[in-house]
Amino acid sequence: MSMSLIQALPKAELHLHIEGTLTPSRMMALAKKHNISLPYVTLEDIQAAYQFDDLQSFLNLYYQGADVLREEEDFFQLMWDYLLVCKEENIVHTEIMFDPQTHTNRGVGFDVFMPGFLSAIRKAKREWGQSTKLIMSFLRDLTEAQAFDTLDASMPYLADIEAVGLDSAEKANPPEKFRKVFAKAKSLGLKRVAHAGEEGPAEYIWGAINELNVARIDHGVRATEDNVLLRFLREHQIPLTVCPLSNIKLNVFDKMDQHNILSLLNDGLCVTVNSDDPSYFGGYLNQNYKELQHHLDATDDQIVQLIKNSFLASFLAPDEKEYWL
Ligand code: ES4
Ligand code: ZN
Repeated sequence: MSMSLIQALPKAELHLHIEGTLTPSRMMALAKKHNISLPYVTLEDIQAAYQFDDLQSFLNLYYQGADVLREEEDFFQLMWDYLLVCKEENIVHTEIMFDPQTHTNRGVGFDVFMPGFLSAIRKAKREWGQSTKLIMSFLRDLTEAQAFDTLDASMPYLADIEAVGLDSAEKANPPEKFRKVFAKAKSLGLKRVAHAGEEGPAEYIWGAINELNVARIDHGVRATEDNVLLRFLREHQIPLTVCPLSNIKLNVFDKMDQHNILSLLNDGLCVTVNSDDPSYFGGYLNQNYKELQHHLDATDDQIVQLIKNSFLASFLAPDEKEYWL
C-alpha cells in the first residue's frame, strides 16, 4: 500500500500525549514569549538533543519542554497544532492524553490548561467535525494521594474527560499503587487505561487489568513474555495501543525490524498503531504506519486490520464505530 493510501484512510489515534506534540518551533516561540532561557539556540540544537537511552532520559526532556506552557493560549496553540495534524493525516478520531501534574506541579492550574485545550477542541469540531476525547493521566512516579488531589481538581471538567490513565516512569511504580484512585474514577463514570509492559514487566499488564480494571493497555509489548497473558488478551480482545517509533527511540526494541507488533497482530490480539509523543520520537501517526511497511513488510491487509482496530479499540459509541468500520 502506498503512503497515499495510508494517508487517505480515515484512522483513529488512541495513544497520544498532548505534551509530547510540542514542536521545537512552538517551544522556541513560547520560550521567547515568556522570557525563558532554553538550553538550545537553534531548532537543530533541539533535534540533536532528542537522543534517548530509555524512558527516563526522554521524560526529563519532555517535562523540561512542557515548562514553556504557561498561559491558556499556550495550551490552545499546543492542542490546535496537533488537531491541524489530525486534519492533515486523516485522523478522524483521537483520544488525547494530558498530564495535569506536569502543569499543576509548577503552579499552572486546571483553570489555565483546560479552557485552552477545550477551545481548540471545540474549534476543530466546528470547523471540520474533528472527533476527540480526553484522557487524564496520573504520573505514576508521584504518590496515590497526589493522584487523588488531581482527580479532585478535575471535578469542574469531568464532563469533558472520558477516561483516566497512568503514565511516566513505569519501573518500580506498579499499577496496584493506584488501585484506590482508579476505583474512585470508575465510580465517577470514568473509563480506565494504563501504560503497562513498555519498560515494566508483563506482570504490570496483569496488574493494570486486575487491579485497575482498564479497558486498554498502553504499549503492552512485553506481553510476549507471558503466554498465559497473551491468551487472555486475545480471548478478551483487550486492546494494546502500540507506538512503534516510540519503542525504537526509547530502546524497547533495538531496531524496527525487531518490533513485535505484527506477531501480536497475527496472534489475534487487538493491536493498534499510535504516535505517543510525535515531536520527540520523529513522526506522527502516518509515519508510524509507514515504518511497519518499510521495516516489517506489513501487507495491505495488515495495515487495514490495524486501522480497523483503531476504531474497535476506541471509546466511540457502537454506532459511531460502525460508521467508520
Ligand atoms: C510517555 Cl512513551 C511514555 N511512557 C510513559 N509515560 C509517558 N509520558 C509521555 N510519554
Ligand atoms: Zn505513552
